[in-house]
Amino acid sequence: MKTAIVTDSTAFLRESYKDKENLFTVPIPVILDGQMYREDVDIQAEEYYTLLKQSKDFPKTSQPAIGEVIELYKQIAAEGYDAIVSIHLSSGISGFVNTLASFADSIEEIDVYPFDSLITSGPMGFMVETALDMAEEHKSPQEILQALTEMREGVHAYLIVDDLNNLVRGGRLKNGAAIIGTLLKIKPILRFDNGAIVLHEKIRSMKKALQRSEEIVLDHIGNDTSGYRVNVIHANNLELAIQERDSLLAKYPDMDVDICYFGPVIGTHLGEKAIAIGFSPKVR
Ligand code: MYR
Repeated sequence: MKTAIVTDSTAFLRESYKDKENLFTVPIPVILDGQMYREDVDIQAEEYYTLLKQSKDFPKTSQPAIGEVIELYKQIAAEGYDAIVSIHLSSGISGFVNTLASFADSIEEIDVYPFDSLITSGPMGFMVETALDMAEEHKSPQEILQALTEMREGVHAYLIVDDLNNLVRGGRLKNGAAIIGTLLKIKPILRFDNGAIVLHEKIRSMKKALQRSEEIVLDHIGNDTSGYRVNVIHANNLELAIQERDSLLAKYPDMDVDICYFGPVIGTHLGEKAIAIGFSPKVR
């Protein structure tokens, strides 16, 4: 059984996984001042955050062109794969995975299994890495999907943005238009709830919100951290991410904790300086 793993450019993978032969990545477009860039193909995070500072218009993202995804699936079939597990950003923040699900059955050349990660970035990257390990061991798509489903049930992320307007204007904060007025002067903690971003707790400053997020995460994980991978994720805010990682390691030196960054697509919706802590269960 030869299974290909397809994901999108919002997945954050560790270096050792980026060149795996069974991995295929669909770039998601960002639109900045009328110009379209494919994430990680035409633009990388560093350049994006520089351009963002100079841009006149509010940036936007869009779903990838479906014709290109169909072409990719067909190319994978032609390379001799038997199946595709296609792992994508949460349906609560993008319609992409539902679009894939709506045509997957019509691809005659190969069996395609779209998987809604209900998350993105580092935690989704960990799902992709697990799927790649299992594909290398010739596990069936059903076994891979079962492991992914277990991971999805235990994944959580808490995030703090510097400016809520990005999320509200992009329509990615649940009830955003209704609650924005009450939140403007504070740095609320947001969380993923069944794949959508919701308000979790109202806090006054970024520093306090991050301390509180750490507390929430540690309460979830408990004293034995060995069953989890933790991601500290930042939008061009490396210094704060390092501080947060070090704070976690000072409490739990054996914790499996990585720093990741939000690329152009997520950066568009969270804005620069956002920071998040996510954690995922290790299922194997
Ligand atoms: C699209 O336009 O449909 C594609 C991209 C949508 C990305 C939406 C991102 C929302 C913010 C996610 C925060 C992640 C925190 C772990």
